[in-house]
Amino acid sequence: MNEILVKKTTDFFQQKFNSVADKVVLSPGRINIIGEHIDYNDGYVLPAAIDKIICFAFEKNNTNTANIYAIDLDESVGIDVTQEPQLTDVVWTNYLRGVLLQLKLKGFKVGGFNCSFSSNIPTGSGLSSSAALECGFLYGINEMFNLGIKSIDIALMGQSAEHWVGINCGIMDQFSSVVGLENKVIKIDCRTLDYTYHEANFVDYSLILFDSNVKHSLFTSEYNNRRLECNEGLRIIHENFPQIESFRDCDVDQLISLKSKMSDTVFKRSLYAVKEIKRVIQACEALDKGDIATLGKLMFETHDGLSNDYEVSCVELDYLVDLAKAEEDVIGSRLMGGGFGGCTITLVKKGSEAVIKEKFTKLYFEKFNIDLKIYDVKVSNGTSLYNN
Ligand code: GAF
Repeated sequence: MNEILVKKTTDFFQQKFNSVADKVVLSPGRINIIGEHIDYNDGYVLPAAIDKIICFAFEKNNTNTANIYAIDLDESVGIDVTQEPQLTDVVWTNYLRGVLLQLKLKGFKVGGFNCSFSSNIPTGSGLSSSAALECGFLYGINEMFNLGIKSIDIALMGQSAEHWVGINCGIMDQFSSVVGLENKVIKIDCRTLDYTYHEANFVDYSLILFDSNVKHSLFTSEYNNRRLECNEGLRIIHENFPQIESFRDCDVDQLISLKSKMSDTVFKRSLYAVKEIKRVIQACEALDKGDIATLGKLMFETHDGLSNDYEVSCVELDYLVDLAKAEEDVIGSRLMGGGFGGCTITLVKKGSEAVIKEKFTKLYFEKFNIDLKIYDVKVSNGTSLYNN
């Protein structure tokens, strides 16, 4: 499937610019097994890059203009690379402008270039298409102009670009898009940025993404609020237990002892963060042992926390997880990504996939009159040059 996307992108480039692209870059979306909303809380996360990608074609053009075509949107933009980028009303261009701004801020000089890109990452589904856009774009510029920017810095600059656009995200999405490895999930310590690879071996189970096909507009404002609420929780914890610098150093009893000093909301957000950090550690141990039953149980617990304490779920996602809980052949399920719509990630017993997919599609439509979308994904490599 990605070969088709590469051909589409490079053929378009050739027609539009009358030249064969010099660099072709593949930049993946991501899944996350467990560890949601804790990348910005100094926690651990367990994501992986997937075989849904954005393909970019690039060539230098010896001018001062970056001519960029978003093939799927049938839109284009010309950006003067000598000027300081500004936010515009055309949202997709802002992610790219944000990357160009980061280059400027870090003192990198780039010339003009031509670029076309096309994607098969569903947008608004929690699969991190914006991180793939930032990181793939920066990766291509890095290659074209030999800037020598290291992978981790590509991720960090991508994250800063996203902040500039308006979402105060953590590092998980950009990091996993860049360092992903085929058949491996990545345990990232978001405090130190140390990471280790673990076999993505779910033994007798398949990973399925059920896309609720709803995108609630709350995402940006509520996401940024969650960060503020967590900062407030941590501030109160630190004031009372000065040795605690992060939720990972706090246990549930210590937090409960401070309940009366926090608003209900701040307490619930903090409780979720403290518990989720511990769950990821247990989940990694379970995955390494091939104990998928424990992993699945932890995923269900994460969903309960995201829904009740962190309050980033919605009725459609809760319903999909309830359906999963009622199935003997589903071992774990939870909302994935920022929430307020998008996908659940679900572990389904091999052999039962077709029956479960059909059943969920029917019941979901009956309940909400919405078509459920379903993605089977493979755990794949991070951002890279395409070599055919
Ligand atoms: C979004 C953010 F971009 C990530 O940094 C992460 O916080 C995620 O939501 C929730 O885990 O994808």
